[in-house]
Amino acid sequence: MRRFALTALAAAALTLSLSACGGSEEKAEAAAPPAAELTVKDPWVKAVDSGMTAAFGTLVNNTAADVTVVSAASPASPMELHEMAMQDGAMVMRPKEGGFVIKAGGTHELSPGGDHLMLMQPSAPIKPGDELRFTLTLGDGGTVSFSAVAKPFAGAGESYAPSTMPSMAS
Ligand SMILES: [Cu+2]
Repeated sequence: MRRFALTALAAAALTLSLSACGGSEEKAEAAAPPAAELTVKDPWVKAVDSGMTAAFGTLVNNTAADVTVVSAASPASPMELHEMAMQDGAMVMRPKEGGFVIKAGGTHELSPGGDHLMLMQPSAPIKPGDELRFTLTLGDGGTVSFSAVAKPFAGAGESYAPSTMPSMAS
């Protein structure tokens, strides 16, 4: 009888340690998802007949550490990471030193009048409805690929005046 009780206790202890182990595994998975370190929400591209244009969206950091986007690439055009800055009393866009840093568990907006992915010289007209492929390279050497659909957009022209930002509903 006494031996049985001890065995039952040992079995209970084993069950406890097993479930504790399972719990920590789940936690480790949540902290470091295998593929989606960074995701891009609602990506889109400003349609243009010729000349430079830009891609926008929300960069979402799914990890517990800061993530840096160091470069962007697309078959459609050579690309740069751009920011808006005040220079000689006017807002201008320029390459973003050090890339885009997305805080741990945070988001980073790419929007007209703000940071954006610049298509420096599209090789062909980008028409509304066209789907473009992009690849972002991260600070740790990883890459994130996504596609974005082009749509007509009156703002985000060469002046990049934030006040011309129209409604996104279309
Ligand atoms: Cu730009």
